Formats: sequence, C-alpha cells, structure tokens
Amino acid sequence: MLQSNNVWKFIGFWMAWHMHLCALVNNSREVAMSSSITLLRHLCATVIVFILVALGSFAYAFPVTELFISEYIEGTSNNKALEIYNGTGAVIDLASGGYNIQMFFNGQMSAGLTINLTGMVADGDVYVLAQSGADAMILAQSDQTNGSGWYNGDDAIVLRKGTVVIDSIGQVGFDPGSEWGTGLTSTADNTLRRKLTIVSGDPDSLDSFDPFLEWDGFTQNTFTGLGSHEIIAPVITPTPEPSTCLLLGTGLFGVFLLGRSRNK
Ligand SMILES: [Ca+2]
Ligand SMILES: [Ca+2]
Ligand SMILES: [Ca+2]
Repeated sequence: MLQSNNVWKFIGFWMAWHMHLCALVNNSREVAMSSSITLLRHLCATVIVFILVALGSFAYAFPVTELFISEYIEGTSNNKALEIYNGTGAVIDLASGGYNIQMFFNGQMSAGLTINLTGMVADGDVYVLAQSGADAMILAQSDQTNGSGWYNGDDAIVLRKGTVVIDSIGQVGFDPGSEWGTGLTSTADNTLRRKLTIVSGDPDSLDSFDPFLEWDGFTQNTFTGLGSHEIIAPVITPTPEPSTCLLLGTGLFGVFLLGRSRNK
C-alpha cells in the first residue's frame, strides 16, 4: 500500500518528468517528435498519477493501528461483555499477539483476573468476550466466554498486548465508590459504547477516568450494539518531506518552462 509521502514523491516525479518533456518539446523539430505522441504521453502520465493518488488515499482509511475496546456491558446479574474492535486493516491473531484482558477489583493495583484472548479477529470486525452466565443475546454474539467473577462497575479493566496496556476503562489502583461517570454514561448498570470518532485506546490505565470523554451511555441490559462497531475516520493531511518538496518545486518549475515554450 502506498504511503502518503510516496504519493507526494510520485507527484514530484511526474512534474519532474514534465520538465524532461519540456526539453523534448524545445527540441521537437530536431527529434521530430509528433505532437500526438506528446499528447498521449501527457494523458498516460496524468491517468497513472490519478490512479496512484487514489490508491494512496486508501492509506488514510486505516487510522486505527491497534485493537481497542468498543463496547462495555455491565448489566444485571452476569450480563457482562467486552467488545474489542479491529480497524487496523489486517486480520489479527489474538493468541499469537499475546492479547489479554485484565480486571482490577475494588481499587487494587494487581489484576484479580487475567483472560488470555484466543482466535482471529478480521479487519472491521469485533471480538466479543462475555461472562459465561450472560443473557442468550450476549452469548449469541460472543467469541469467547469466561466463568469467573467479573467487574461490577467500580473495577478497572485493561486490554493488553503482551504486558503493554493498549486500552483501559476506569483507573487501576483507584476505587471510585460505585462507578466512574454518572447517569447512563457510567460504568455501573449501563452499556458503554465507544464514540465513533475514537480510533485508539486509552493506554494510560493509571490516570483519572471520565467516561463522558470517549463513551456514549445506554440503559442497563442494552445488548443491541454488541457484535459490530463503526468508526468515523479522521481526515489526515499528508505532510511532504523536505526532499519531496524539492522534487515538487523542480517539477513545478518544469511545468512553468513547458508552458513558456508552448506560448512561444
Ligand atoms: Ca467491584
Ligand atoms: Ca486512562
Ligand atoms: Ca458494538
């Protein structure tokens, strides 16, 4: 896949090629190059540039570089589930990647439960980890279940890759009393869904946690969003490297010369 700087470089090369063409046109009588061939070359170069720029734009469709938690269900009894979203553009093997979920109960600094994730999660798909005693609607969406005692609203949750924290809910080592947040957007007796504009996890599990910043809240036992997730990809403006700027400048100068030679 083309990276943004490669696209800019190609545009630079294309413009530099125009400068070369400019020299050809200046000597057109000598080399007897027909105007129809020149036009054809122009058209071919333009089409190639547009195709490559279009291909390069796909690179911006994957702003997600790592898994993150996209949904958190803390319902009645054992209606508990975590949905993990893969927007990285590639399938992820959870076991070989060493991905795991940890739960820190009641303000403790050490994990009370660690669940190693297994299986594959396709690009654009989610992986659902559910408590084994959850509602049938939750279990129908689950990819993995676990029968231990889970969180009940005042417990921090961490998603790790190996030993590296890549996302977190709550604050490890802190007991909020009963929940983080208020109303529907709180960690107890609600469903929390990651806002569509969030494209990466919260890797700092030790700082204060405010669910309103990254989550939308839904009433207790809302299961309808489990099993899929969407994001709104941010617009990323490619920044050309200095060498690319030089190439673009040279190309632009070539185009300028070409225009002058034609106006003679
Ligand atoms: Ca608890
Ligand atoms: Ca945090
Ligand atoms: Ca979801």
